[in-house]
Amino acid sequence: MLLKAILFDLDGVITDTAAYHFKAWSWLAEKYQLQLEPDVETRLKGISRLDSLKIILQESNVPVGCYAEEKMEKMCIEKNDYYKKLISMMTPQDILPGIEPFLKEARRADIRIGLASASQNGSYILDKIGLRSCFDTIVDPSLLIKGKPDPEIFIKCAHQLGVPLENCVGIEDAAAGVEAINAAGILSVGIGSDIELKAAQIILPSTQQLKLNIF
Ligand code: B16
Ligand code: MG
Repeated sequence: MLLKAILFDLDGVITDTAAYHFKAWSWLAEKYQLQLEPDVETRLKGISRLDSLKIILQESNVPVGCYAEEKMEKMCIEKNDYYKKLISMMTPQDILPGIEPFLKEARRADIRIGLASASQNGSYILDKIGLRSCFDTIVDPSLLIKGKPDPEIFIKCAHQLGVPLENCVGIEDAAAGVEAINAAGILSVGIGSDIELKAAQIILPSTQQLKLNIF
């Protein structure tokens, strides 16, 4: 393929915010006396804030419709306020191994770089870890109609970069994200377990293996 753009997921690919997300959800669950088992953490990866809350409510056997939209929105704001305090401590040391050299290699090869993260804190996190200037574009997830596994976010990212889908690669750590990349018709790279990410066209055990010559 002729590679012209790389579309990155954030959490689990550029940096690991999953533990902070889960800590914040656990705090909220305790506050509202909801049940939150550790195995739910994986299911929240790549899933929007509101959809994550809906999964947690479902897991706690809260009947659908029991919580009004306004109440769920308030809970999402509370979770995010707590989460923002946790991520305010992030530094460039939180960049996952191999990401900085890979971004430099891509830049030298004149490849465009985009962020396709479900997180509304993406820009803030890139600033905190010192990578904001490496990105040519960031998709605003609040403007999307559907979240991952819908392909919208990756299609939008490629459009914002002005690169055809067939010249893009998408990198993800979550099953919902890999599904979204595949549905967009973009070459998918999964970072992590080959059982969880079996739908990915290329699977790498960690970000350390990211090199341009694998495409
Ligand atoms: P926020 P990604 C996702 O990031 C996280 O994996 C997911 O757990 C989180 O709920 C979602 O962002 C929304 O994040 O609450 O910061 O808007 O993997 O798409 O980079
Ligand atoms: Mg992710």
